[in-house]
Amino acid sequence: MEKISMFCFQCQETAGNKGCSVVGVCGKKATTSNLQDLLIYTAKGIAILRENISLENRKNNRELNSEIDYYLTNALFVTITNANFDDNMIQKEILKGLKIREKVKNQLIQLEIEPKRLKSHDATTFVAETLEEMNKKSLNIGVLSTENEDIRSLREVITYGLKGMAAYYEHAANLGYEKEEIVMFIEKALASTLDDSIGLNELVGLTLETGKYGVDVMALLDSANTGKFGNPEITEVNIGVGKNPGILISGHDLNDIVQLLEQTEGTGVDVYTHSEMLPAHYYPELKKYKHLVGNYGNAWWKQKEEFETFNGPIVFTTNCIVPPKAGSTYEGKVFTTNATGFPGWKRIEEKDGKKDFSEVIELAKSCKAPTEIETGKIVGGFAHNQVFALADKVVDAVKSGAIRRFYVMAGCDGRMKSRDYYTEFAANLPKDTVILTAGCAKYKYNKLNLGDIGGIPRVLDAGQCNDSYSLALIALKLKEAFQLNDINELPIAYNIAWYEQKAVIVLLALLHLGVKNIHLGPTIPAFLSGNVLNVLIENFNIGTISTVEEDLKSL
Ligand code: SF4
Ligand code: SF3
Repeated sequence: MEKISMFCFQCQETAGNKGCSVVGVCGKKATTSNLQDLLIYTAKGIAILRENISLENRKNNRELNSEIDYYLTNALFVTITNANFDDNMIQKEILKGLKIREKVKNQLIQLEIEPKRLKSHDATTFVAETLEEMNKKSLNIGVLSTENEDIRSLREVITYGLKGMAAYYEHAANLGYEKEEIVMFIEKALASTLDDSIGLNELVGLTLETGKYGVDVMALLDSANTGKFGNPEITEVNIGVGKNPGILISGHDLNDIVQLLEQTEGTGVDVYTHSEMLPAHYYPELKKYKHLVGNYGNAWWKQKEEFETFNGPIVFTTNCIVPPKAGSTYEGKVFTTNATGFPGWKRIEEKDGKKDFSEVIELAKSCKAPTEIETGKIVGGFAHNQVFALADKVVDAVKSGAIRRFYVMAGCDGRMKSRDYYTEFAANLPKDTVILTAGCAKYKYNKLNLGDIGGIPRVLDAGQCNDSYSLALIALKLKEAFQLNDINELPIAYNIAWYEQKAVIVLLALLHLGVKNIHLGPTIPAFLSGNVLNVLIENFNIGTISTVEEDLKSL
């Protein structure tokens, strides 16, 4: 048997659909994986202490409160698949966590509060200053340290859901939208995953509650994005290139792209979106910039080829990073910010609430314009407000039978060949059906030219993965329009592709909203034990995919 030097099974591409135990399929090294485990453990230790501090006491100490909120959400975000590969950065985060932990302890002393749940827990006391100590420490605290398979499974489902929640929370907070109740839930749930007195039933309850806060965090991010940039509107996005040098911006953070657009205006440098940044084009306050010229390339996993031909610098605001091939031409041109990191790549840090992109802009000026890899346009911007504006048209189309069924195909894309299923499935759907999408899953079919039904495109893209929230609102609106009692009576089928942990929070949120019969693919998560999967099947009739022909019939 191979020696286990790490253990991670949090994403869909995990080795053998069991677990990465030597090196990550994503390229994550064992040291990085182990440090990430320790970072999560540190965050859980802080949560055990901080869950005792009331909302009122938090409000009385705003500065410290935001520092800790930011720390906790960012620590979780750092460990999301394909966000951060930089051991140095992760080590620093752990050390920072140990200091934050002391601050929380002092706060508890000052307020004369005794931690209620776990009076003393190793996560609240351990110290590891050097890399060696950290490596040693991380050996006993990872996923496999929970022996019972079902408890382990639920603890991990919750932890992954919280990672997704934390990522969305951070984006909202970056735009000035916060909701302390969400962070308080994150702490309660994190602390619960180290609490051995919490059994299976309680953990199932907590998993479903995570979904409730998943809805809340997506609603918060939706208010942040629409509050700052207006409601997404139907927009045609150019997928070709212009003549100026360009900067390619990837990830999900709209607060970064707006600052980049402001700073590049009038410099002769164009801005292109990549992967999950595509929906930036749909927002009035972002699309108004003439030098936001298009979207370059496809979903995250094609970046090794597409970055080579982009020619200009690339900025990662969040996941998904793919480690570059040795000798790639773009290596000296990539910048990371927020929770992302890669050894040797340059960082852009925030100072006084602002980011300075001048180094990226100067570099862009010395680069050639992007090489054209495709031409044409794609259309998107069908978030809730825009779809509500078309509601009458949509309802009429359903009543007249012009639209027979909707397929929610939101989620993530990935590199596995088995995902060709989604392209084929979309291409073979009957012409009187409409796909509702969000997230990078859309790249599997958004360039197929599937046509329209009386002016309504057959692929309606609501935006990023978090905009799955829009799809849920649309479903609720349709339920109201058709005066149904149950969201599951609608002519909507759910065929969702997952990859990383944001998809976990989206899934839990849909379950919380009462959506049943979700088909989750291309594989069932390795972190669901047989019994936990059965609970999901019994209560929500969750299934997976089979062949395109069979699923076209059954869905
Ligand atoms: Fe493996 Fe996915 Fe974990 Fe990477 S994130 S180590 S691919 S399970
Ligand atoms: Fe994609 Fe990484 Fe999940 Fe936001 S960019 S959906 S995989």
